[in-house]
Amino acid sequence: MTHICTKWAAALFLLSSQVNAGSLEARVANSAGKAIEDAALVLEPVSGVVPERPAAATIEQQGREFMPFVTIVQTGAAIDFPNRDSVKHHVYSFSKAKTFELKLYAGQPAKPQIFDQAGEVALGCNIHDWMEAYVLVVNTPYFAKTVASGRATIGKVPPGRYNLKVWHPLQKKDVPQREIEIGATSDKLDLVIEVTPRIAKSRPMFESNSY
Ligand SMILES: [Cu+2]
Repeated sequence: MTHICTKWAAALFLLSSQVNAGSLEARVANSAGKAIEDAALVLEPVSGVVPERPAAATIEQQGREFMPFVTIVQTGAAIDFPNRDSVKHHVYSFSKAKTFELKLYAGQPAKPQIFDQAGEVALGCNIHDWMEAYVLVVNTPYFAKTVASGRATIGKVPPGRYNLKVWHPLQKKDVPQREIEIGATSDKLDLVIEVTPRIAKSRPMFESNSY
């Protein structure tokens, strides 16, 4: 009997925590109203208490580009760098939050890279100068990235006070973080950030198949 009661209690707790979970819907645009894609929205609990559940991520190299351009992970996450091209890539980062190098390789690297320090990480390829991508490593599981319409939703957020951060790899200046309250329902926000337009870096006129 006790056993059944415990199960019921656990189920009720789960149900109530789901019912009470809030979310944040935001639209990110520049001051002229143009939607900003690839902006990171991050909610850090003011309490400093964060569930540790770093989800693994994948950054592919395909068509001699990194996919995706921006990746957000929680500290401790493993990121895989599979090479889907027939040419080799040489992925590197000199960033303080994660310095590493995957020397000239094809296919799947032997093991993923662990991103265990919060911060911004810029990725490049030694062979293809134009290849660039960014990883934002954050101390929270509550984050989202905007799509082309500038929209993003952070779901299943326990109600409480959070510091909201907005970040984009090509932002012109830091956006001050602000403290917000997440309630038991959906909150909507319009956010403004100025970014330098993403201009594809020049690629060689003639593309060899061997590089
Ligand atoms: Cu490359």
